[in-house]
Amino acid sequence: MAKFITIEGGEGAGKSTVLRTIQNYLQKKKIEHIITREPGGTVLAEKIRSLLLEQSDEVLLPESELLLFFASRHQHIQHKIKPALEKSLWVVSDRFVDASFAYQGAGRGLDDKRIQYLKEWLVGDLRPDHTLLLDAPPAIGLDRVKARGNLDRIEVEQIDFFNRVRHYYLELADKEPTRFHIIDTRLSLENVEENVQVWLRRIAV
Ligand code: T5A
Repeated sequence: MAKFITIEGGEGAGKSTVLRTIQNYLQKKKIEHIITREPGGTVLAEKIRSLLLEQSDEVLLPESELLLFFASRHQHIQHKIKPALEKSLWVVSDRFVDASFAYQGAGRGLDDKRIQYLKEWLVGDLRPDHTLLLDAPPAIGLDRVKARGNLDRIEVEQIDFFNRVRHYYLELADKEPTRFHIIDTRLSLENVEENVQVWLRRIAV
């Protein structure tokens, strides 16, 4: 049966690297799938992504930010995720709705009830079967992102913001142990890759 898998974590947690490992594994096993991302995943959702990530002189207010993430997500779900799952393709998404609770809820301090309302309205009962949480202290991830080049609008936030995001993800993983699997990305890329392979062998039965 097709599975819906999401990858979550802080900045520079190593999602791109892990996504490549997952893609190689699924290709080797001849499991038909799509790899996608949030914000983004469709033409219009990618345009919303640019609005969300580019730096601007005008402050993007937390409420507007939240609504833009959900606008992008709604396009993504209706035009890409659901059609793929209906065709029995596995869907692997770089981030999904947990990120709104982590970043806009815990990070920005928006009321969880408002996020929950948008989730119930626009996401409905679509729920990832498995979520891989890539975890590392924010200072490590941010150093990696800085070494990579220019920072986006969210990456320039203060370390406290990212500590709240990380804490939220870890608490959520603790509450939903059957959905979440945590991988420590302080380890070398080779070790992270090995741990992802072990997890994949367990879920891809
Ligand atoms: N967001 C998203 C919200 O606020 N709300 C939402 O609802 C949603 C959906 C998305 C931003 O939007 C926010 C979260 C984000 O801030 P993005 O570009 O997708 O923007 O940002 P990230 O998700 O943070 O992705 P990044 O590209 O910044 O990080 P990755 O993909 O996690 O990291 P990656 O793989 O590119 O690695 C970064 C560097 O570190 C090295 C890599 O080689 C690379 O150079 N690296 C390691 N080096 C040593 N050891 C390891 N284990 C390493 N792992 C990676």
